[in-house]
Amino acid sequence: MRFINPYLFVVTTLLAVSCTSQKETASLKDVYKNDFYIGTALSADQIEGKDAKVDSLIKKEFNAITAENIMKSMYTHPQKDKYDFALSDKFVAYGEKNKMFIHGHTLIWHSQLAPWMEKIADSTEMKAFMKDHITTIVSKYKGRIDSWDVVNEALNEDGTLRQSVFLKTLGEKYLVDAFKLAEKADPKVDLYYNDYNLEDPAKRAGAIALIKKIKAAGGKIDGVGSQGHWNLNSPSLEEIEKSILEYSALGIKVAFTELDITVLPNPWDLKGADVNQKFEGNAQMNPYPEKLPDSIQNKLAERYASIFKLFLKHKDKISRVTFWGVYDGQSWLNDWPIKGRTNYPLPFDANLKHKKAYDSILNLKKAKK
Ligand code: 9MR
Repeated sequence: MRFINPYLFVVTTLLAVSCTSQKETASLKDVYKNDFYIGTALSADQIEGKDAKVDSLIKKEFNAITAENIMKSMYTHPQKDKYDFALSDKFVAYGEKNKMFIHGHTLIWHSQLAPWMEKIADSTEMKAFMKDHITTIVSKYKGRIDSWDVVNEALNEDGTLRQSVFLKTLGEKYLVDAFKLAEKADPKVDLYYNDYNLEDPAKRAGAIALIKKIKAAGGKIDGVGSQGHWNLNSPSLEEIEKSILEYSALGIKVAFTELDITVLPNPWDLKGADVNQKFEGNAQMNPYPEKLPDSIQNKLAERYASIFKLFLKHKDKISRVTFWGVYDGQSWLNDWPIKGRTNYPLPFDANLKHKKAYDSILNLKKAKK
């Protein structure tokens, strides 16, 4: 029989127990609590707390929430004279109950409009729509929602204004009007312009010009929301850093509002998040249907670590970092730009287990202690 030193046995057992419990009690929101909010996007089921395991993960890890879909106009304002706040009421109540920062997404966006809105063809009708829509929704949650995406995705990739139904009917004045209406309905709430690919130089220049114009015309704009639908290599850390500096030099907050990192191939060199761009798939385009290889898992962890290191460097300029979804299985990136793939863009996997990416984000803070 081998001799077991009883002292060593007790010490190693205690150490093992304390390491496990430390890992289990640490959370993103706690370690980053003095830096910026750590948010997530909730599906309708998550707002209703339908899955107890997901629910406790959300409460443990995040202190800010965005509704992934249910506050878009087609859901909140399905008919001209009918609003539906059933789910958005539950969303706001969820955030309040859990003392979370509550972000409203989104008021004016060309996508996911109700069919009746798409038919609006003249400026009088569009003006009336914007006034009623923004005033009704922002006033309803006055003092309860902390920030709003007032306008979402108004820019083309070259920095010019998108030919949306709003631009076509009202001209570019719709932008400042939207911010003014939101401010009137809740003067204290933070108002954001939100878009993807905001680190690309041309689009960034367009966004900066847009924000300056809104300010010059007397609109209140408190922040820019960079969605952060990124991949393993792009955008570069240099472009992300330049963007943080240039946006914050306008005197506004910078938030990363929909962060996720795709690990899947993209032969079309597609960037961003234009939901209308969709393609047919094949097996080559879905290389990891069962499991993410360690080499890519490590790359993802390194990419997240370098991004969060940069965020920490500029924490005085950053208000919030929100992941677009709670865990991989829920991500929109399983269906965009090709339907039915298996992607791994978030810190939690399809079984809700934390990935290396999660540890790498958490460890950046632990190392500093
Ligand atoms: O994640 C959302 C997905 O479930 C919806 O089908 C899609 C439809 O518009 O919108 C996704 O969220 C988008 C967000 O609202 C705005 N920026 C791009 C996001 C990803 O497409």
